[in-house]
Amino acid sequence: MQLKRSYVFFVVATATTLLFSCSKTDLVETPTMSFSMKEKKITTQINEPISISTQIVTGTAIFEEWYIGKELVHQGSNFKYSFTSAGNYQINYIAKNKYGIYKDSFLVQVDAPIRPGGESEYVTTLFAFVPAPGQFINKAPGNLISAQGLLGKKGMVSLGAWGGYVVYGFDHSVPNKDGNDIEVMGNALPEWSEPGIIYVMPDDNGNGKPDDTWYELAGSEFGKTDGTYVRDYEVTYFRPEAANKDVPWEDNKGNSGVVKKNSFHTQAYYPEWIVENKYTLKGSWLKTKIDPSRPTYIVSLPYDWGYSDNKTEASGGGKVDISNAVDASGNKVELKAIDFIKIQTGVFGDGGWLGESSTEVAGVKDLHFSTNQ
Ligand SMILES: [Ca+2]
Ligand SMILES: [Ca+2]
Ligand SMILES: [Ca+2]
Repeated sequence: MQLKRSYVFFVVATATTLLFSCSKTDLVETPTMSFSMKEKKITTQINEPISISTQIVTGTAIFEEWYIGKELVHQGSNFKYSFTSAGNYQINYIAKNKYGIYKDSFLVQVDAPIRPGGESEYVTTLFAFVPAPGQFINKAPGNLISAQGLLGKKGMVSLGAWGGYVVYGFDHSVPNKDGNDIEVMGNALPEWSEPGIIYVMPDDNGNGKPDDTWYELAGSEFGKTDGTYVRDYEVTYFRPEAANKDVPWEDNKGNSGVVKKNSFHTQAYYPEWIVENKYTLKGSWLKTKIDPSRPTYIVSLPYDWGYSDNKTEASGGGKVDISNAVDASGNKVELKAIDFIKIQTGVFGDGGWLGESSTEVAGVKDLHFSTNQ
């Protein structure tokens, strides 16, 4: 009996001593840090360095690491870093020694550089013209000269069948103000629309080139799962054996077909300046609204809003709002301004004797231009 009581006392006493000595050591030796930067949310521009230094509150022999996301970018107390591309980042900080670890983080919003002013309300630079095959391709309005014809003014360029696109730049950043910001003009008639999907891009790395991230501007059909709208669609077009033949295609859903030749347009439909014998176009797809039930009067009715060459200009077609931008996952993004625009034929329609549906672009302008000056 006596022996047992001593043993219990010994165990309790030892545990208490251990517990006490542990917490005492922790308080003194575990790292605790303070930062020169008090804000946990930082807003900056590209190439504008941010500096954060640390001071030890408790602990010795501390080893410090700084991460952008999961990538180790600095070791030590004085962190200095410039972001080269706009976006949202997280700086993760770790201080550790043999007694423990201290963690903290900062959120950084890096804004794309904004170019104010400008000389033209219209786009001024052509970066790419990659039409799909079509009845107007390789001649006006479906050649390179047609695409260049929209620089600084109105013009007319045809983008061919589904996926054909053109990329332009403005000589200034187009701001995202209240309501619509950009007008993409087309040649739609009240009963003949050929909707194109519009994408925008801020110059995140400030190099003047559209090598950043495209954001689709969601239109009225965006996100519908009833078969009117499909994301991540791809079509490969194949150069036909002879220039006067239909152009074969295959999509990434197991379908195939041809862009049909018609008797009104006898030239080659596969873009002659594309040297490869096949090429693949990628983007979002809209169901065609061509109604071929009356061959003498085929109609292609418009979608509600948010597309080019869809409804007439008089009815407000082609005016779009940068606030409708969505990222590759379909999530809404907030853009303050954009520098580049891409217009892509969204429908894969066969209008019978009228030929394939192809989005036409007749002008691309900044709706805020006069008020920006
Ligand atoms: Ca807007
Ligand atoms: Ca760029
Ligand atoms: Ca058209």
